[in-house]
Amino acid sequence: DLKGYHMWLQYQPIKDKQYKKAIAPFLKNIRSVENSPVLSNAMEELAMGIKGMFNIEVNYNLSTEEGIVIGTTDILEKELGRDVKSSLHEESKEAFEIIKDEKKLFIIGNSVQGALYGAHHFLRSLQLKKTIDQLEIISSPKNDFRMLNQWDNFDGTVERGYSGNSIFFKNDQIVQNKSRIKDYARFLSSVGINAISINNVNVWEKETFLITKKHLAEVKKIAAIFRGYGIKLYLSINFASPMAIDQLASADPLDENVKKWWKDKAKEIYQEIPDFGGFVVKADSEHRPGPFFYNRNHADGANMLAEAVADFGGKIIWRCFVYNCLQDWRDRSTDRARAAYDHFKPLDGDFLDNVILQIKNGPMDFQVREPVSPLIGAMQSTNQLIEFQVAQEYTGQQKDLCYLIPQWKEVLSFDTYHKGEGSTIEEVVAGNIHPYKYSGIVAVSNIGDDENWTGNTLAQANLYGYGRLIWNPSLTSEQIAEEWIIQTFGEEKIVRETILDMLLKSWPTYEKYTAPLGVGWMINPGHHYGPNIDGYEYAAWGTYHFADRDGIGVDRTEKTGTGYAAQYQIENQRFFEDLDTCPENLLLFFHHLPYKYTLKSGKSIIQHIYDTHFEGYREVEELIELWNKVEAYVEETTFNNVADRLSMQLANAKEWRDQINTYFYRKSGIKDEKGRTIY
Ligand code: GCW
Repeated sequence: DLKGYHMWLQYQPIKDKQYKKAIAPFLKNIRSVENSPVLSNAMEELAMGIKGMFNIEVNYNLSTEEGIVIGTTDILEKELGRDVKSSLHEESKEAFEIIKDEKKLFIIGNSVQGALYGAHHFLRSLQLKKTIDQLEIISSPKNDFRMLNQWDNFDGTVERGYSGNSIFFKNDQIVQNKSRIKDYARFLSSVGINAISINNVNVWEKETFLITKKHLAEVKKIAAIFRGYGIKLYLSINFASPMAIDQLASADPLDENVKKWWKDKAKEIYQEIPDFGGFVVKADSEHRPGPFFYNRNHADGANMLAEAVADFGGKIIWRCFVYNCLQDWRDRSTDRARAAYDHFKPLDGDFLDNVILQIKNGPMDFQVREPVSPLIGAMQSTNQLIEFQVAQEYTGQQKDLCYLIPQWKEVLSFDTYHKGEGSTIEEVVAGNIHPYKYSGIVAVSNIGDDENWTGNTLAQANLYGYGRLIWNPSLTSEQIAEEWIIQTFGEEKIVRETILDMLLKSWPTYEKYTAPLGVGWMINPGHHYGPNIDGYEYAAWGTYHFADRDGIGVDRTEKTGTGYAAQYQIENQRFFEDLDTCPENLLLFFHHLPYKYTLKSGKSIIQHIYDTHFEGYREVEELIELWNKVEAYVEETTFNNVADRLSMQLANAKEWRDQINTYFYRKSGIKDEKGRTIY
């Protein structure tokens, strides 16, 4: 039994006798009213959970009176003559309902997937010890697309992976033993994920061949595993595949031979996998090939692929992470933050309706703090997905603790004003502001083949929370964290309270000892862990902070800067441009200011930098003190896993504190008011 392996599906024995007594009668028999692989998996999960929590071996006895009945609205109605449809038929295809009568519990889905989500909801409720009366519910996902991207390479490495190697690929092969893939599918379906791409968006030479005969038979097996859990399989593709695979002379999206090549390719894939999701495409980005090479635009590129998969119901998920990564610091007018909007906004309306643009949550790249990308919601007639990063590339790499749900909630609650007040990102990506045919949320996964899946066991909370949040964005960060803690560690009060406290403090703490006031990027170039204040300042990636002896920050105003702020609706433009209203945690993202500039706290920027860096370090010491409080209640391997990582975090925070403080003291020549040690 690997430690931490079961994530939040621990199904630990429930000790409360009264609770057991009240629920047990319903748990002895399970019956499904129809056959389907998804429902079989739901039954298997129910049996596993009930056995773990109640030590009851369920019967699959069809004649019995008491028990759980699971199935879809249509069939249940026919079989049982029950009007179960009335409450669900308005809801999404994936919605579910749980109804109880005296002796039976009905878990009903608008589809088999819905029923599976219902089964998971039911098991979660039992782990959380909800009473029988609290079990009744109707639940419908807010977002239709609830996706994960793996950045897994064929050799088994994972780009920006902090949890070991790939569970999909090893030594340039698809893994033979797929048991971890099945468990991963279980975890994902338990929080409502319904789509996945399994290979890195950077599609290198060998991965290019995933869509060929050489590998499709194995890909098909993976698709079947995920299908059984309601998850659609996508692959990332190399835009230059026709050249790489079949030596075509070009990959020009308007070339007839190229179009035909992709049509044939789509046919071949769909013959193997009839419900294949489609392609994820990173084109003209960080040296990957794309339509620009042929003087075509991104609508030309995406539409060519979209036509190829359209007859099969396929989609093209086209990434907007397109920017010039070879910039010159002397050129103050080029601003990487502007890039996605500048490239894509003019193409609104040009994309076919099975293309969906995938846009990172911020305009740069998953920093600890960024404003919301102005492109999201700015295209009325083009399907959009927002992209989050569950992997902690810039937020501590699963060594440092950083619970990200509060960050995502902040993004979702941002008002774009695209259709007046209330046009929040949450509503935009749910498809409620513009009439998108497809929309929703996607994120880079944080798992690998470490026995606890996520390197740091506490990082499991981010994967869990991602799924829960995008199903129901009205859940609070606290609710999600509490659910996760109880399912993972049990319900002991001190454990609940302590870990909750740690999770909720972790993002602000990480922000304090790293990049101040929204400036970002003071990280080591390349691997992105630890401080290197000028690392990116002297690289061409276009992520400057422009610190000199007088001040710091990037002027992105319309009036005197790069004009980035004008990519927002006027309400937000004004808000960011005006020093009085610009949120201070983004101050240096939008403005270049002197070190002596006074913040609302009354502190100068330089004093704020010193103070937050001393505080950040101190708060990591507190995280360690908190974790030590739960030692007696947490299984040893897990306790040590987190304790080890917290000590790495402390060393990291110290390094950040001292390097940042020294750097800015030297630049500015202004002393710390409190006279603390600055090296
Ligand atoms: O965040 C950056 C990463 C790259 C990544 C790229 C992207 C997959 O540093 O490793 O490449 O973004 O999102 O495409």
